Amino acid sequence: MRVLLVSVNRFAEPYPVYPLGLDHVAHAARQKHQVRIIDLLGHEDNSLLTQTIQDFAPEVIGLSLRNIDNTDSSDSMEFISNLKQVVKDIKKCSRATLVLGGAGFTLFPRIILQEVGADLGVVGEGERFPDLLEAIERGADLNQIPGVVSRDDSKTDPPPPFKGSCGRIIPEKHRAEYYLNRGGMLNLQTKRGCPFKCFYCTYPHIEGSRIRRFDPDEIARQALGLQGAGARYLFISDSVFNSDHSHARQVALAFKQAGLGIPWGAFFAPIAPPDGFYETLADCGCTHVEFGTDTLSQRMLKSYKKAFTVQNALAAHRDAVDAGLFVAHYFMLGGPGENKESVEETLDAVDKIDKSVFFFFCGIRIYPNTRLYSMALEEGAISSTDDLLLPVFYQAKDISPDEIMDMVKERSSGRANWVIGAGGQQTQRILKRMYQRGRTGPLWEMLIR
Ligand code: B12
Repeated sequence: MRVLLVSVNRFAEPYPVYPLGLDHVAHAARQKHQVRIIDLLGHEDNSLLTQTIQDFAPEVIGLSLRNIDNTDSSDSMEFISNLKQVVKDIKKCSRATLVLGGAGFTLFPRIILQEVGADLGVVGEGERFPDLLEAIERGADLNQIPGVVSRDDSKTDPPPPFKGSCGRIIPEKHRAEYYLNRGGMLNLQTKRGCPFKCFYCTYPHIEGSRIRRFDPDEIARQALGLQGAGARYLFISDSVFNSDHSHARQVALAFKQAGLGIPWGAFFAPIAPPDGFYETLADCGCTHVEFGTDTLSQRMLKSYKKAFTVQNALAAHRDAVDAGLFVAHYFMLGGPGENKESVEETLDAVDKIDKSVFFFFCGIRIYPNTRLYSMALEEGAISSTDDLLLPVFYQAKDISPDEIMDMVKERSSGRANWVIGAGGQQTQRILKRMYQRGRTGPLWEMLIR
């Protein structure tokens, strides 16, 4: 069959993120089908899409929905209207079967299918897409395929995790170019699944909670391939890179052994690392460590069900900084139990942390299939009929988001390494200019003091 895969994401903050997932789906589908991919990032209208449909006449069109919104309560944006318009424009020129997939889609499958009027969806990992294509070709019962949803069926849970390997994914040159000219970053995965139980988080629902590790040598070959394709920086897009320290270390060593020459970074949990962990990573080319710290109040860490203590977080920070790595901490204030004292406690601790950038977000987005969802329901903050597609942020009872942000702003007293949200329009303009001048990577290290 002729299959067109489309990345519908047009959001480029904090920087343009290469649509890696779609390459995985294409890799799986290419064994038996003719596949083309287009990426709408950087295109203001859908003319590339409609032109490609006219030339290629696809029988199935797969749309990848990564982002539903920007999850920033201080400057909220939604992206479902963009998807709606894409579907509308496709329907004007094609009768292809429309299939949705992607991390964003997986969070609200039925609601999104209904909202935008697509035919089918694949919840969770897209490596099952070929099973769906085969069933469409044979006219078989589509509802029998794990993870496939249609507008009128009620099953929405992701299927059991896919067990295959990640395959060798090298982006097509003309599609990679957009990203290479704007920061030079490409991405790869070293494992799937998140074993942590943070009470607000969607990752275990999207990827499963059991870790599935890819072979370090295979990943290193993949990394070399991306370097060969022109990447000047690699972001490891695992939910949490150090959820298995031993595997993370093996991956880093495999990069070094393979002769990878470009810097790389990842998300980390500030859990207690084994001795020498961050030194090894630095020695193998890692440059950026992004800690999902959330809070430095011990009581709030407990409330969020984080897997570390304040002491662990400070020790992980020290180890990473001593290893010569650039370190950022992401905070998510305003969850259940937050009050003036716990915010003070976090800010006191932040004040004592050196050589880092701090990103402060306030209010936690409520997603279905999380413990925060059940809590918000019990507290009457949401009702079971709210679809939550437009973001709803949990509000702490004892302190308002404005009060929290005022406290952060007052304490930061203009320090450039204390950033509210993702930094707003001004940060985006500066980043854009830097990328135009050929700078590479996430660049938040320039704010470190
Ligand atoms: C890594 C990551 C980042 C990194 C990306 C770095 C990089 N250079 O790659 C950074 C920090 C930059 C980032 C930023 C943002 N992110 Co982010 N990110 C992730 C994360 C952890 C992994 C994404 C990933 O690459 N996965 C690996 C690839 C291989 O998987 P995949 O793309 O999901 O594709 C698979 C399936 O989804 C499916 N699939 C994909 N497309 C299709 C299409 C079809 C047709 C089919 C059948 C299947 C299918 O098959 C693929 C293979 O199995 C996810 C959470 C998660 N665990 O998924 C959040 C996530 C995608 N991000 C999210 C958000 C909101 C954002 C931001 C908007 C803001 C923010 N607060 O961080 C920005 C937007 C960036 C942008 N410009 O688009 C949300 C999106 C949901 C929502 N509310 O909109 C997620 C789901 C986290 C969450 N809150 O639940 N992110």
